[in-house]
Amino acid sequence: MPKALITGITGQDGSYLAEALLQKGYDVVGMVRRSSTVNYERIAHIQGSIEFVNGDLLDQVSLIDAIKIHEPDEIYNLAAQSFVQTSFGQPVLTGETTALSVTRMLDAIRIVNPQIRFYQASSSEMFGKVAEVPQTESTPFYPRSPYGVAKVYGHWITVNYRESYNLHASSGILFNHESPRRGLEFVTRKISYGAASIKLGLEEKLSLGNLDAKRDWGFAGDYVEAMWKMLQQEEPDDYVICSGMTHSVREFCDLAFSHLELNYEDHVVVDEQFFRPAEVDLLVGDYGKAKNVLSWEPSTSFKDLVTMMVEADLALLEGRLKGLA
Ligand code: NAP
Ligand code: F7E
Repeated sequence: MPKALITGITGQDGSYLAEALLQKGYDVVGMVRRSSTVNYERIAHIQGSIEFVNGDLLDQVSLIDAIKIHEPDEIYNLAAQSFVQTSFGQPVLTGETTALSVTRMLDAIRIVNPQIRFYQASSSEMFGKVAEVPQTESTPFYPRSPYGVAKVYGHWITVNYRESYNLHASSGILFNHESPRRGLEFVTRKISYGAASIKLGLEEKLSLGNLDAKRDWGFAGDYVEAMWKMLQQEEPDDYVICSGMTHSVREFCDLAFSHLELNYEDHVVVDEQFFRPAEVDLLVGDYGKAKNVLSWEPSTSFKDLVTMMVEADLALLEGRLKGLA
């Protein structure tokens, strides 16, 4: 059985990837960092099938030990400080975690077993102030946040170790992908959760920032399949993974509230605190290379994604209310 080590297994993508790899017959090892409370909510349903190893991206020895002890065939590096807004307030932590830690992991692989196949979670935030539309693997980077800058470093060090040490290291340039397991601070989940709360009379208003920002949103469950496919190729490479469609935050609000027979204009208020010092106005990718080489295509439409998230949050909140009754 192949064995995969996933960093960031407690996060959104880690949970979907672990599910997918277990279904493919993998032994899955999840790296978790110490915290004062256990935060396995997203993987509670598969917890018994996963082996856990303690480690932190900030600690080189813990990465080396995790690889030595568990001897994975593949490593998926999904852990990061992943929230753009936080990266403005904590730029150095973001740089340590999201940028330099990629080198720590690559060095751990190089030292312990350079045959291990490596996946790096790169991001469409690297395109930032976009140089062309749509964005492809050859579009120049122009990041607009400390997070985006850190991801550019992570991306290039992956390319560099591939070229310098012949590692099977691939980088997935993933555009925004969402799900009912998305963190509550990201705009899609904030909207689906907020709209469901308003529908149930728990809240009246939802405060948001820039409603005109446009993103290429897809479903996380579709995107983790592309990560796996990259590591099954004979040659490592970089791939854009996206839906190829773009929608504004306003459109997301409109669909989410309409699904609950509400008008977003009656509830959404714009609050300056959610604006960013520098914004990424428009992202839309071209997944042509992934389609040709990996035979990968997204299978969830924007409308289906919004509906899935709103329905899930409605059910979640209704369940909580029943529990209280
Ligand atoms: P997420 O839900 O925020 O999960 C982040 C994960 O990283 C969590 O498991 C977190 O652990 C872990 N982590 C953070 N700091 C760590 C550290 N110092 N040591 C070890 N683990 C640490 O992120 P996601 O949405 O699943 O995204 C997965 C990856 O893809 C990230 O690298 C993100 O930057 C990248 N990405 C995401 C998107 C997207 O739209 N979702 C798009 C492009 C790229 P705790 O649970 O302990 O906090
Ligand atoms: O913001 C606008 C905000 O925080 C999307 C991460 O997974 O995807 C994600 O980064 C847009 C931005 O995601 C609010 O200004 C308006 O233009 O959901 P987000 P993000 O910054 O695109 C990329 C690909 C990653 O790699 C990252 O890890 O929505 N927006 N009002 C808001 N955003 C938030 N969070 N909250 C608001 O109230």
